[in-house]
Amino acid sequence: MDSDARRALLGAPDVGPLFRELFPGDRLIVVSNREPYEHRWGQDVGDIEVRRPAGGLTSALDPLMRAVGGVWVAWGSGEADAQAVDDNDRVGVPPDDPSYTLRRLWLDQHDIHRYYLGFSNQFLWPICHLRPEITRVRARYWERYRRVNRRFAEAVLDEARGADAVVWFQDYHLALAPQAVRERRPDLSLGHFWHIPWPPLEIYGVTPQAGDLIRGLLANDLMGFQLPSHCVNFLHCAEELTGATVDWETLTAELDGHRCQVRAIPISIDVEAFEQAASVPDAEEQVARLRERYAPGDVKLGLGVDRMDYSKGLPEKIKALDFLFERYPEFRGKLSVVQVAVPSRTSIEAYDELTQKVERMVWELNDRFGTEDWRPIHLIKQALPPDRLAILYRASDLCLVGSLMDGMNLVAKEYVASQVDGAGVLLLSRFAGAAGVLDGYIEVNPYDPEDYARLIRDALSLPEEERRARMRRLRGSLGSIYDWMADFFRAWAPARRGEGAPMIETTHEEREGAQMRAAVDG
Ligand code: GDG
Repeated sequence: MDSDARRALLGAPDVGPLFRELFPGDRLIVVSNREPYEHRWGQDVGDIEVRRPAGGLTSALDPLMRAVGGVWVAWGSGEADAQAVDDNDRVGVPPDDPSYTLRRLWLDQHDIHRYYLGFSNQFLWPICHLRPEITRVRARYWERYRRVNRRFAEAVLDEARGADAVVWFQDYHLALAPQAVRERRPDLSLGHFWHIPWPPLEIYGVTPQAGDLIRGLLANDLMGFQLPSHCVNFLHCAEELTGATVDWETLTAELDGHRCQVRAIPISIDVEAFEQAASVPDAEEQVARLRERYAPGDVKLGLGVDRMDYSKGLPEKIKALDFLFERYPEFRGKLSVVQVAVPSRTSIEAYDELTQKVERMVWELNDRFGTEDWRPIHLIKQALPPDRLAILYRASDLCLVGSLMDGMNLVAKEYVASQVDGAGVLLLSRFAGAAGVLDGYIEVNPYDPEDYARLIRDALSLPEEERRARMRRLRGSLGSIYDWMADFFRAWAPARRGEGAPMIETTHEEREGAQMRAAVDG
């Protein structure tokens, strides 16, 4: 049995029956930009192979779909995708034993350039990561974003025809689709999870289409964010920019007679899958080989795993390492850092510049401090297979997560889940959402490289007992992706049953945020 099939049997069945219980008779339609399976041309002419695109979200939702069935609507991005579908652009997946339908829609070059690389990734991504100065505003990006969102909505309406359905949208590529669906099918229940931060009004307010995007999202019955602060920011923007009526006690926003519940539901990972991958029968030999290669003898192994993205704080991390080796020369030859940084969104200038900058900084640092037998930083720009990644997490003495801004950061959680020996240390930026939910990490401020360096030094010097105690706390605070799904469904179901906005238990932070808002309003 492959690990996905095992996962489908382990975690998802609990969520499968829960979904059936909460949404009896409803079809589940998941909508995301990225698809869970891609068809590509194989070695031999005419051969088609199936690939699972790397990505935490698609691999996490796949077991749910396998357990529940239903339809997943996504962009068909694989080169042989069009050959694999039927006349209605549908294909059963997983390919060996289909249990749900993948409904593909097609993007042409203009769509990819303007909707995906343009509005989604050169406007929404930077604005939500508090970087308004690098946004690129173009009317044609917005126009195409609207058009592609309408096409996603049409595919959803098609799949929901004649059925009761609940539609679960994922992320910032699809802010307008919920409203387009709601206008035609007010009876459907719509939920949305926003994976990245929602910025404060002062920053979001620069968006030329600020009100339109929020109106698109308020068509949902449930709008989920990673953190209470994102909920507060969103509601504040909704109140100011659309005139929605916000109830700060229940965290709901009402616009044109429709009420949207807003909730912080922090995402997690498939903990068991990482534990298992880090504990395969020959794991210890694999760990030993990795350590021999990157950190032989008494050298400590540090690890970073980030998409090559300016929100992840890579130059800041390298600068901190520079300070470490400069200020504390006793660590020269005693720490090697493997930094996995797979290039992404490469046709966007800011990403290309970042890649060059990171390569240059790593080269300079290695040149300055490295010796014949010791390289301070190993930069790996190729994606590692998931099983290999779990072994690398297990092998590392410390993990450096230094995001400048991050919705959650799954890497921090994957490291903790894979630390089955229980002695590694997590250095985590206070600006990653994970810092709001995990316990036992060492908090770093990536904007302060000297202090960052001092904290790396301290982490390297922690006695084993304290490292183990911290890792126990970290592992104790780690929820599973299935809890996340269950929490989302439980928050969503009352709206589906027509009970209006449920009075939910708000967390301490949510209450604090609401009070803060009330205080601001006097
Ligand atoms: C967005 C939000 C939020 C990376 N390199 C390899 C590899 N990865 C995988 C990691 C992890 C994923 O990519 C990265 O997830 P993050 O959460 O760190 O960051 P984003 O991609 O920015 O994700 C983020 C997330 O959505 C979920 O809501 O946490 O805040 O920005 O899973 O393992 N995987 C493999 N090889 C690699 O080389 N196999």
